[in-house]
Amino acid sequence: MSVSQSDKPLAAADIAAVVEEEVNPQQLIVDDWHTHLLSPLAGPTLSLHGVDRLLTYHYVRRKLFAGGHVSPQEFSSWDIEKQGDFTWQTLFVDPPSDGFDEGCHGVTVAMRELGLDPNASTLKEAREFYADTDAETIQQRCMQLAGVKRIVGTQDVFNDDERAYYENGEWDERYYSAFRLDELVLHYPRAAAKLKSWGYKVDDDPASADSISEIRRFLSDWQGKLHNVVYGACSFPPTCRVHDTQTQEGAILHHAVLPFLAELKLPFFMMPGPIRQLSPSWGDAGDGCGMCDMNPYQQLIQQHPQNAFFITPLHNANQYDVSVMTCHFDNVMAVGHWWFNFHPGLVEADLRMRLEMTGARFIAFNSDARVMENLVPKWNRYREILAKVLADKYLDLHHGGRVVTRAGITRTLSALFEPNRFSMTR
Ligand code: FIX
Ligand code: ZN
Repeated sequence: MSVSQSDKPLAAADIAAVVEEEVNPQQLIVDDWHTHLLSPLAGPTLSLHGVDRLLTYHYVRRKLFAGGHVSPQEFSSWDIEKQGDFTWQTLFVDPPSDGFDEGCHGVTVAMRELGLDPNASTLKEAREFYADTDAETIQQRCMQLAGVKRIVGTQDVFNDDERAYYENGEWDERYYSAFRLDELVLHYPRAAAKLKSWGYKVDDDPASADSISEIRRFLSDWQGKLHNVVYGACSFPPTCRVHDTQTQEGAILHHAVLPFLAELKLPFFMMPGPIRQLSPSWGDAGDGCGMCDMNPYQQLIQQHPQNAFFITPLHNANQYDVSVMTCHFDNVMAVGHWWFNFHPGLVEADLRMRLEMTGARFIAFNSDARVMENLVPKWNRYREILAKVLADKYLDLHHGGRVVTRAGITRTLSALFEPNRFSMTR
């Protein structure tokens, strides 16, 4: 399209169609800024795909346990195909009620988009498709359907299985690393034991001069080993006092993590709200969510003006506080709508609030995918909501007397997915 055409004022009646075209996954190709994915090069235990993985994703599994359909102990004693069959039969073939939740909806949308029957009575056809299609083809197809060109993973080097791959594995160039620091920041005694066994001379006090310099040496060593680290990240339970250097987490952040990230001009991604292992026998489906006092985060951000922060609260009631915070500090941006926020009604309301309060000063979405196919329904859903909300907002601008153009719409869309908007990381 020529520049003059894309600068042409749009009539009110054309705005929605133009927004929809520009939001389309073939047109707007984005980076997925937080996932738990690794490419097939990492092998089938670290890189998940397939109908059984999709059906046992924890958003879906949680429904089986919460509905009392099977005990977590019995379920985990089965092989993955039996788990897939049971889930398909219980929640899709013969469900107690239709699956309106995003977990179940995601399974059927992924199947539909891959050409599989979301109303099949068994998984036979789906299994045949996967038996005949290699992991790389599935990955390419999912990325294309989702409109995703690069993927940021979650690299926890304290996890022994993952670390072995990071030490020796071959990386897919489309994958970037998030240096995940929950274990170091939240479980220092456990992390310190590992650090010592790897030759770092930390002691029991994370704030001692030796510990600080050795933690920084560890961070720097692994920043060099991981593939293209784009930020450091940590989730925080609701009661965390991240700003308080008298606490372990506060001390590690203040003395080691934040200075290290500032030096490398890398943002720190904060994820306040998870209550880990609320139902321990449910595995990763058993994590809960709590509302946070945002004051500690506000103080941390204020205390470290040289650091850039991303923040994504898990409790939906904290979305508003986070948006307000991003109006006051230029070193923080809200990101995405993750996990217990990822319900279309909530996403739509949060997106409207963010646009109205901050303009485009947030990173619109990340999928948090764990299984390759999760990319498809999650991005598909987000694009639907984005097209609807953005069309309304542009119509509103039009009614307010502003000229609306295709070029303006594409400019806003690229801003919404551009993470490098901090002056301190340039
Ligand atoms: O902490 C996280 O990065 C969370 O996304 C995960 O812990 C969680 O299990 C998840 O996959 C949510 O979508
Ligand atoms: Zn995540």
